[in-house]
Amino acid sequence: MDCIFCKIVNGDIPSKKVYEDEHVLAFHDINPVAPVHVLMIPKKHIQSVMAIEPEDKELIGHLHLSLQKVAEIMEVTEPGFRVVTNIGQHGQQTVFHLHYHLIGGRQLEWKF
Ligand code: IU
Repeated sequence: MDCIFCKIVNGDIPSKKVYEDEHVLAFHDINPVAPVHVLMIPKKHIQSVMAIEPEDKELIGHLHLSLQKVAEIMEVTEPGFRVVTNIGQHGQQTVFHLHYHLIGGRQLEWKF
């Protein structure tokens, strides 16, 4: 499959890993928008939130629990951080493999 994040999962493309287990991988974004910018992905190829199936319920729960671990590893639990997932064209999704941006390390704003 021609998916850049699947290639990262398979080790065909290198990444700076933050956390990994059997089902999920977290790695530093190559174009960080803040001092902490980590991408959290399921190893299973799922296109976006809209492609999550009922059978993925456990995996998605696990992904969120793993986000907590990554926040602790990156030391952003206090004073906080942001988790974002973009979906489709208007969401400006550019990589069509489900990923959550974990962004922090500075005061964030909320402007559109
Ligand atoms: P988006 O939500 O689909 O727009 O986010 C994709 C992110 O993946 C974006 O922040 C890129 O900088 C990041 N990224 C990456 O970390 N490594 C890559 O090889 C590619 C994109 I392509």
